[in-house]
Amino acid sequence: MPFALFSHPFASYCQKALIALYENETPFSHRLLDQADPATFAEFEKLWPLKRFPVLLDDGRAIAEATIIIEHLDLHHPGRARMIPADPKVALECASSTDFSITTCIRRCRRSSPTRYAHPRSAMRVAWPMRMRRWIPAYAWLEQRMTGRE
Ligand SMILES: N[C@@H](CCC(=O)N[C@@H](CS)C(=O)NCC(=O)O)C(=O)O
Repeated sequence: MPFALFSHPFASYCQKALIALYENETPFSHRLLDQADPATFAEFEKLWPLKRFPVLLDDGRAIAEATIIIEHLDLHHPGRARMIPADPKVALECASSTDFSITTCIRRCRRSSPTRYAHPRSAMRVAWPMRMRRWIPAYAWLEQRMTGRE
C-alpha cells in the first residue's frame, strides 16, 4: 500500500486529511500516534521535525500539513471526488468553508464535550454554556450555507 497516514483520531487536522482519503476510498495504512507506541513516534519524528500531525507518507515521501496533504492527493492521485474546485474563486470559498468547519466546529465541539467539563471542580463548567452559545449558531450558519450543496 503506497499511503500511510500518521495521525490521531482526536486531532481535528487529522480528521481534515482523513475526509479526503475516505471520500475517494483511497486505501491507506493508519499509523496511530500513540504514546504507548514509541517506535511509530520515532518514525514520525524523522519524517517531520516539526512533529505536527497529520503526515502522509506517499511511497516514501512525507507530506505534512492537512491542506497540503489534500492538495497533494488531488494533484497526484485524483479520485472520483475532486477536493479543490477548478475555478479559483470557488476554490477560495471552499478553503474558507473548510477552515470554518474543520478547524473551528470539529475542534471546538470536541473540546466542549460535556463529559470533559462535568467535573465539579472544573472551571470549564462555566465555559460550557458560553461555548455552546457560540457554536450552536455556528452550526446553524453552516447548515444554511450548505443547503442545496454537496
Ligand atoms: N498546520 C498544521 C497543524 C497541525 C496541528 O497543529 N496538529 C496538531 C494536532 S490536531 C498537533 O500536531 N499538535 C501537536 C503539537 O503541536 O505539538 C496542519 O494543518 O496540519
